[in-house]
Amino acid sequence: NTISMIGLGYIGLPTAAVIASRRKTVVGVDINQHAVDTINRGDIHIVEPELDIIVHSAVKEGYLRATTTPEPADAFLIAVPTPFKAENGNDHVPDLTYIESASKAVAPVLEKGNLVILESTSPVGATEQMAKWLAEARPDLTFPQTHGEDSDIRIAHCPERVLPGHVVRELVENDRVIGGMTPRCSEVAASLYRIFVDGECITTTARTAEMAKLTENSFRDVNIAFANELSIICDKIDISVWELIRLANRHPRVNILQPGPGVGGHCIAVDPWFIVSETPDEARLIRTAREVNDGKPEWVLEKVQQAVGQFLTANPDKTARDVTIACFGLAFKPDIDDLRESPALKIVEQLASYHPGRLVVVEPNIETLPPSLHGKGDLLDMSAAFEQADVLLMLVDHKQFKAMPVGRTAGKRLVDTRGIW
Ligand code: SAJ
Repeated sequence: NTISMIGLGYIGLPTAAVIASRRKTVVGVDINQHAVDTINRGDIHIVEPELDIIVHSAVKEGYLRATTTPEPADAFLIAVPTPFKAENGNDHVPDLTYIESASKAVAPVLEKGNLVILESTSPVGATEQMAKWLAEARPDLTFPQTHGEDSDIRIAHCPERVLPGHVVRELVENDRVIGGMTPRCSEVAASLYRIFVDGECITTTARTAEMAKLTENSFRDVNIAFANELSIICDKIDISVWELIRLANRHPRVNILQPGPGVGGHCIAVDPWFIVSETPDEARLIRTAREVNDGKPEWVLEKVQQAVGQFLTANPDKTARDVTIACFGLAFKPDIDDLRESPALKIVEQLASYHPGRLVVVEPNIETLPPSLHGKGDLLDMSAAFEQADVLLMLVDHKQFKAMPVGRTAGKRLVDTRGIW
């Protein structure tokens, strides 16, 4: 049996490799020729612990190969991006373009008996829409929306829910929600996941599976927003939010998350909008949580301005040009090198655009500053940055920073968005 994985990114490639490691033939498809060539050499084009080893052996043993055009297979798994776009005055409308092109690419090679699974996080109704695109392209085949259990093609939604940095383990251990367009579609899809999933495979409808995924990430977003709002309240009334959360979490039914400089990544800051966009009048809390989290970088920048002001008051012979700011961390969360949609990066870019003095950056997970910061700051090691800076801005709780002995802070101003100092 051959399984085809459409989209070889952060989800598709690990999933393809894990299935291939169970000695199933997997053909990965991606429009990115560089990704395809890299994988066919047995290498990887993304950073994820343990992934290099399993891709390398899957390719070497002949169970995994990549190509740019789909080929016939028994099952197709689609893991392509679902960003949002601005449309008719609404800034956060789900953009299904990638699912549409993936459907159109797969349709010509579909055969009677095939299974098509959408793994991309999607707004409710996207699986039905994908089924429509497939049906339009292949009038010679029958689909669940018109032929129910008797259809030629089975279709299901099975959202990925792995945590970046732990993908290889979570792919196998996590339970999976499997939403078929019919009960039989669910069953066939579940039997595919049972090849490599040790967690439970729980079946439901496609729409419920879509909403389950959006709900999981919205739950986390709302909870992070609660922590972020608390941090702003506590700052105003001069209470340590870190101590406060530690104390409140001693209650057996309270479990508050950690505040930070905002919410990054491509999932938690995106998916809640899919609910808001569908039910704007009802999703009030979910929308507000997004706004609270998206507003946090701006608040951090105000805190940095205050710190610079305080430093200048204490050093009246200096001007803002003389103030060195050190920023600790650029990644979107601890212990990864992923800078995409990172609130830390956004904050440093903003600072670089108006701070007249020197800016230094510490990011142990990268070798060079990203292009947006070229020529605007220096990448230094922790102790040099600590020594040279007047204002210290902690943005990401990387393990190196947590282990860093706090040097002489006398005369320095600290803005700590992670509660390390
Ligand atoms: N964050 C905080 N405080 C916290 C926890 C997180 O500020 O207490 C911030 C992080 O710094 C980061 C952002 O939130 O900027 C998101 O990080 P994350 O670790 O919560 O989540 P992701 O985006 O890496 O992965 C999430 C996961 N979803 C849930 O935990 C519900 C993952 O399981 C999903 O598969 C993934 O989204 C996805 O692809 O949808």
